[in-house]
Amino acid sequence: MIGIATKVGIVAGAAILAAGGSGVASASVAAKPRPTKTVYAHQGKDRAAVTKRFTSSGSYYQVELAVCDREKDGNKVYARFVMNDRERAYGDPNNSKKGCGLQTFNGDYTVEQFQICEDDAGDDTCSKWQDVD
Ligand SMILES: [Ca+2]
Ligand SMILES: [Ca+2]
Repeated sequence: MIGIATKVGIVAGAAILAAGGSGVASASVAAKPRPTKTVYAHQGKDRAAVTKRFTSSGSYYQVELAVCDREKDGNKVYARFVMNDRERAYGDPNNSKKGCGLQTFNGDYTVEQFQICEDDAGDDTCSKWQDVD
């Protein structure tokens, strides 16, 4: 079940990235690209990110959670996101292969803070909690 859900997340994320790229390229002739804001947390090269997207009028409409395993060290990574006061954890489904685990939420979501962790020997190594304002 988790596998299917994360697979869908990756496909959706790729579509969003493609759309964002074309939006930037056509900015001079089309509507202004929607502003985004991304906050990162790092554990070594492994990275988690929270991207907030806004409508052109400034309304907040989508949050994307990304978990990126960027080290071929055999250790799985996961990130904890405290969103709307509830903690959620997500991983990178294909581990260190290209692409990140992506989850998107449309609507009124607020990420308070997050951290990325590496499932290494002993206690997992985690980044500091990163605030998202
Ligand atoms: Ca790692
Ligand atoms: Ca990956």
